[in-house]
Amino acid sequence: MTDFTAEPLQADTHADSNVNVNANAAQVLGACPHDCPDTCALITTVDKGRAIKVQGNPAHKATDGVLCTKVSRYAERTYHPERLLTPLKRSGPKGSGQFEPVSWDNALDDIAHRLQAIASQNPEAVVPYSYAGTMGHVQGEGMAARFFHRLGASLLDRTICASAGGEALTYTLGGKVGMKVEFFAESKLILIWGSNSVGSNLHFWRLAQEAKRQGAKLVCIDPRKTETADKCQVHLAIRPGTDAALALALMHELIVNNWLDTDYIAQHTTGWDALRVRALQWPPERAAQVCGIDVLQITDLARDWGTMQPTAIRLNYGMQRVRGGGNAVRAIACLPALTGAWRHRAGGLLLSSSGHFSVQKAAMQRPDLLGARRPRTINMSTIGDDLLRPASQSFGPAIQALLVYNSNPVAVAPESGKVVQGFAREDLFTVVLEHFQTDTADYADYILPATTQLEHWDLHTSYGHTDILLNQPAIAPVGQARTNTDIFRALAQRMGFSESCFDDDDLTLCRTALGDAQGFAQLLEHGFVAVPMPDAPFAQGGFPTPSGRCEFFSPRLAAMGQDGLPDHIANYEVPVKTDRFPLAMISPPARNFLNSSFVNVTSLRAVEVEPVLEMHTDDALARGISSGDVVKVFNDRGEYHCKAKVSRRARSGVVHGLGIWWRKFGLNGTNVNQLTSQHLTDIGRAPVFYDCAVQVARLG
Ligand SMILES: Nc1nc2c(c(=O)[nH]1)N[C@H]1C(S)=C(S)[C@@H](COP(=O)(O)OP(=O)(O)OC[C@H]3O[C@@H](n4cnc5c(=O)[nH]c(N)nc54)[C@H](O)[C@@H]3O)O[C@H]1N2
Ligand SMILES: Nc1nc2c(c(=O)[nH]1)N[C@H]1C(S)=C(S)[C@@H](COP(=O)(O)OP(=O)(O)OC[C@H]3O[C@@H](n4cnc5c(=O)[nH]c(N)nc54)[C@H](O)[C@@H]3O)O[C@H]1N2
Ligand code: SF4
Ligand SMILES: [Mo]
Repeated sequence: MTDFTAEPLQADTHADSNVNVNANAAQVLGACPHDCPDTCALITTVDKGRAIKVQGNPAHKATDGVLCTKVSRYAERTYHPERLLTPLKRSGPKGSGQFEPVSWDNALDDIAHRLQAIASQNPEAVVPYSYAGTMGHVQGEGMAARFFHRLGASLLDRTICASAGGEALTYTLGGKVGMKVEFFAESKLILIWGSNSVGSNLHFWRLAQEAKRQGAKLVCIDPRKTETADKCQVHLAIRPGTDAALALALMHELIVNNWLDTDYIAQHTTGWDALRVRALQWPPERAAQVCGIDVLQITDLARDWGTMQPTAIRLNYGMQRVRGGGNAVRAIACLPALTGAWRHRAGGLLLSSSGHFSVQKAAMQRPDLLGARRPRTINMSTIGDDLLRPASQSFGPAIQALLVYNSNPVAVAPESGKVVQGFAREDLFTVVLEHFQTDTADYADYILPATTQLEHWDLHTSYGHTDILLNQPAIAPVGQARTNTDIFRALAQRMGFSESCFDDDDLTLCRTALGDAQGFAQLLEHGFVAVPMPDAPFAQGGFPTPSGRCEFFSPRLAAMGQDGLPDHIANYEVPVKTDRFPLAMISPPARNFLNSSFVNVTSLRAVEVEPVLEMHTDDALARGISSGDVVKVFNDRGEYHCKAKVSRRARSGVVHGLGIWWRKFGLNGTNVNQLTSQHLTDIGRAPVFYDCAVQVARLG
């Protein structure tokens, strides 16, 4: 059922990109699978069945022939000496990481048997856990969702990253829609808001630089002085979780200085009178206090936003990982309509472009297989608490089986102390589909080796541009690895699921996801195809909201008992100097990792070196800490040890724990998520990774 017979290949080290390429070497078109807005088009060079080089496709405009450092090392990751090559069965205590190889048949038979036993009592005791290890529609929720729907397993609310901002944008603009990314190159003013574009949105950054060369002003709004902030003319280092206060003060200035596009507001927005009253409560002096910046920084930015055109905002998810993240996104998303920025193709806002695609989700995931059953939904962001919850009327059955794929929850989910305690439950049956023995895999009963992007078919959309990409397999599966789809097909067969949808091969699934035969032929030939969209999507309004307008006031939110207007909502854990935990910790991505992926790739780890905590010199001095000292970072949830780095990138009162390191690389076997909480955002039920109060002390 896979597209290759699994032909064991010996795994070894790095495919050197300077090796001589055989004249017969083939080039295979693909797509980067990672959770990154850029969704690059790949070309993999294959020589004698071996991938020797992974490059950016120069024919794809958004990729422009360039890949980030991480993915140019994709061959090194694929042939990594620690790649999982056979199914493994636990042979020691949970978490010990001791496993022994087993055959696929034995593993699958036993897994199906165990799942059947649990499901015969109550299928909702089985929970899928997955996120965006691959963003592909096929190896993501394609066959897997069919399997879990047919079983009647619990549903998973996939909130770990973007649901606060995504839903907030939908309440305001009507969907995850926005500017066409290429036109940022023509903007005169770009606010890079909650985004370290140099590190995590490289191809947008190239466009911003192009704009800068044409004379544009770049403004970075980020508590951390990032690599991106270094290269912008202006940097507003606001306190974490204060973005809505800043946005409301900008509105205040637009109002009092009459920098509004009253025509655009009258024709294409709703709720202006009410928003006006709200914004007038936010003079710059008030916001400056809340944000911890100068009044002049706010009034200058308001003048630029109010008097220049075209003006654009590249918003990213970094700023919505706090209690009021949804409201903050709503406040910011109002700004382009107030000045009519949307009238220009180089004006407006982009948070995510994923709403511009129409993937055939129902045909792929087959929710109809549920029949009349309506299983409960587990929020992936509270998996720590939920794994520890006993059966109850309101919760339903205790979780008895967890199938993890495309995710590493033990490292990435908040409040790891509880997550680990849950995964360590002796009575929990855990199966992990993985490339590597991650922190999560350490707790599995079975680890099943999965294929990488070089070894399978997939279809990709993007959240940073509007092209669809096809990924063709370049090499045979390494070792005995099997595709996620194939693993779920094999389990379905053993569970006696006889519906014909479980026979679909991966190429069929790619076609189904696209639902357009002509487009598919184009994809097979070129690797990518553009989704048609107007250059300036909201120049004449036409927002995909119920009212067709940009909804400053959201009747839908109001109907749910929420504030219909955006407001500043203070963090759960506002650091107050007298508190036991006076420092705010944020933990944004490291440039050379992708969430917790690539942490084990030697050449990339060599660049990141080790887990560090960036601190402002005042905060370090006050604690007798110097760069290189081993520190303990702690709060009531736990303790994390790492090296301190006194850094000009930190503002006082805020510390940074970069990257999602694997716990097993941590000095005391933990990472930053030992400290983060399971609180959820105002909108979208998302985690609040960057709303986290800590204290730091030097270790002897
Ligand atoms: N290299 C690399 N690229 C990545 C990732 C990665 O791990 N590594 N992760 C990918 C994923 S999963 C995602 S979701 C995307 C986007 O992921 P994001 O989380 O948006 O990542 P960044 O673009 O790094 O932007 C986060 C920035 O927001 C800042 N920030 C933190 N708190 C606040 C706040 O309260 N307000 C404001 N204004 N800024 C704040 C941080 O300091 C950081 O510089 O990136 C993707 N790209
Ligand atoms: N403290 C803190 N925590 C965070 C964040 C933060 O900024 N700070 N960011 C959050 C965000 S934005 C996100 S999106 C999440 C990310 O969390 P995850 O989605 O869990 O992302 P990764 O950590 O990259 O783990 C993905 C795993 O999937 C595996 N994988 C990749 N492709 C395949 C495949 O085809 N098949 C199978 N079976 N496995 C595959 C990879 O080997 C990898 O181990 O983390 C969140 N956690
Ligand atoms: S991680 Fe992002 S920038 Fe890097 S290759 Fe993939 S899509 Fe491109
Ligand atoms: Mo994410």
